[in-house]
Amino acid sequence: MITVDAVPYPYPFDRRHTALMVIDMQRDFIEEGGFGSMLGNDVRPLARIVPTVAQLLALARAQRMWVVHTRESHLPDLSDCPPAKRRRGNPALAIGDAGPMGRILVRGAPGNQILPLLAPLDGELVIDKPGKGAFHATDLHAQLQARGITHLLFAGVTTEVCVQTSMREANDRGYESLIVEDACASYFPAFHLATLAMLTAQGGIVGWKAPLALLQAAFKETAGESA
Ligand code: TIU
Repeated sequence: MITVDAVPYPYPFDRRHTALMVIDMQRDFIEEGGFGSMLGNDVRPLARIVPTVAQLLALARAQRMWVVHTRESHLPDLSDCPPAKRRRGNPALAIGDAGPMGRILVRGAPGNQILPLLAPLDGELVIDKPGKGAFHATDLHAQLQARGITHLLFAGVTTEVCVQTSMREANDRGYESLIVEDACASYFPAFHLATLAMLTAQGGIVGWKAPLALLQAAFKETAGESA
């Protein structure tokens, strides 16, 4: 067992039953000139976490934890996109329209790809999800169950939208989740902080939080004990 010195109290997990969930690290949300920046968002807080997510991925791979990547995406015919989602915000450019990096949030479009630095490796799961949550209208729960996964580590963007929704969905399905706080980001730094606080308040009502350094330290300590 590995124990992280997390908030609100220590988080124990067995790496064989733990998956790293990397949520929506796709070009359109993070790169300058993508859909996110075109909407007027400051993408710099998102771009800033890329090296941390890369380190977290390296740790998970070195520790042989299963890695799951998600993309927020829709079928080319948009049959999996509720009209309400497409209308929301009354946008000049909607989901499915031609954006700066191809059709917006459509599978296969250049902007829908995961950043090359964080690209999935063979054997890792990639979930294309039409919702904000990773469990909605996907086979994620069945895939995790088939692997005996009970614990989830969350990273990605944005903290208060797709990461939080996915962590709440996981909580209701019985998973024990920890959000890696410096491997997540929001276009709104205040929302990032508020989300971390609300997920872990009330004795960890949704789960735990810890920075990457404390996760790395937990693995080092365990390695030291068994040496
Ligand atoms: N991945 C994700 O969070 N999708 C969003 O649309 N997030 C926003 O913050 N807009």
